[in-house]
Amino acid sequence: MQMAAFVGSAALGCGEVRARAASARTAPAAGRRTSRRAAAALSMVTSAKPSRKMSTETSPVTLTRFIIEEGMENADLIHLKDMENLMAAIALACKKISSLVARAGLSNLTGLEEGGGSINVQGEEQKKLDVLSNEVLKNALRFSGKMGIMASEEEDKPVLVDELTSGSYIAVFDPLDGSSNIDANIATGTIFGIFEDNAECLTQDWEDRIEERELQCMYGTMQPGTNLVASGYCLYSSACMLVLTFGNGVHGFTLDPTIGEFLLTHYDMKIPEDGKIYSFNEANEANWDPVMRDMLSRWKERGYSSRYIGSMVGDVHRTLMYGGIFGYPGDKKNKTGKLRLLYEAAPMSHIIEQAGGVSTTGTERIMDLNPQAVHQRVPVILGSKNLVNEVVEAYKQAK
Ligand code: AFP
Repeated sequence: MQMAAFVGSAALGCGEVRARAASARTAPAAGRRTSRRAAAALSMVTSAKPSRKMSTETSPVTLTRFIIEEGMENADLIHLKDMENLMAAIALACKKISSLVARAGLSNLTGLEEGGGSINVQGEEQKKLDVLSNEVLKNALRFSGKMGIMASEEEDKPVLVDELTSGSYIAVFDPLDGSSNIDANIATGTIFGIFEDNAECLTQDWEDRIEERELQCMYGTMQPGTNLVASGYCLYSSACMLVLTFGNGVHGFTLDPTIGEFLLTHYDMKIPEDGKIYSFNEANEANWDPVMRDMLSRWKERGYSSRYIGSMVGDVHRTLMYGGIFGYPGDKKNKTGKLRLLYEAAPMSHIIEQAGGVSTTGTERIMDLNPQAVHQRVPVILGSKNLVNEVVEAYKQAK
C-alpha cells in the first residue's frame, strides 16, 4: 500500500504534491481516501529531502562530511580545508581518550602518575591519565601534518613539531580537564583551540639558534582568543560529545559507539539568553570581591539552582545546553582565579560567544586578552547573555 502511494505521488511534480496535501489539510469535506493519499504525498515531500544538517540512520552526517560541506558553503572560511585533517586527528584522540577514561578502573589507569611524584609546571600532581591523554593528543596532532607548535597545559613550554610532519597551525589544549574527578567516574573533558601560523617562528632561518627559535615560537602561542580559527571541547560523560566552532556557529557531534564515528546531533547550538542555574565553587565565596558576593546573594534571592561538577567541560556544556552562568572568579588568595587563559578560558569563550553568550573576567572580554605568559590564569565568568551582562554592569557600577 505504502509503495503504491510512493509511486503514485512520485509521478507528481513537487508543487502539485504540496498543493494536493495542502488542500487535504484545509478541506474537511474531502473523502477519507483522498486525505490519506495526500498525507502520504506530504510525508514524501518531507522525507524525500532529509535535512543535510542532521544525522539520520540512513544518512549520517559525520564530522568529516560536515567539514567538507561547510567548506563548500563558506568559501570565505579558507582554513576549513585544513580543518578536515586537523579535526580528524582531534576526533581520533578524543575517541582514544574516551575509551581510556571509560576503562581506567579496569586497566589500572586511575590514580597519580609515578605514585604521586609527577608534578606539572603549575605545581599540580599529574594523574596517570593526564600524562597519557597528553601523549595521545600530541601524537594525533603531530601526524595530522598541519601542526607547527603545540602548547599543552601539561607541558612546561610549547613544543615544536619536527619538520618531517610539520604544518603551520598552533594548537593549545588541556588534554584532560577535570582529571581530579576521574577516579569517581565523574565527567571530564578535553579543551582545545587552534591558531593560524606564526610566520616569524616558522619561516625564519634559525640555523643553530634553537633557543631563540623556541622563544619566538613560544610567543607564537601567545595570541588573543580573537585570533582563534577553531575551538572545541570533547566531553567524556554518559555520552562522548565533541562540540566545535570554526567561527561560524557551534555544532555538536555525539560519538556513536556502534560505528565509532562522531555524528552531527546538535546543529547550530544557541545558549538561552537567560537561565536559572549558577555554577561556581561557592566554598570560595568568603574570598570573593563584594561584587561577586552580591551577585551570588541576588541569584539565591531569585531562587536559582546551584550546580557545580568541578569539571569545566561538564559545567560549561550544561550551561550551554540549559542556560545559566558559570564562573571561577579571582579571590583574595588567587587574584586571577584558577582557570588558564590559553587552554581553558579562551577556547571556551570562543564557543560561548559563537553560541550567542557572553564571556568576561568581570571587567574585560576574555577573547580580547593578550596573554602575557603561556600558563597565565584569568578570572572567568561566562554563560547566558543577560546573566553575564548583569555581572559586567555590576562591576561597572562598583568602579
Ligand atoms: P582538575 O583538572 O585538577 O580536576 O581541575 C579542574 C579545573 O581546572 C576545571 O575543570 C574546574 O572548573 C576547576 O578546576 C575546578 O576547581 P575547584 O576544584 O577549585 O572548584
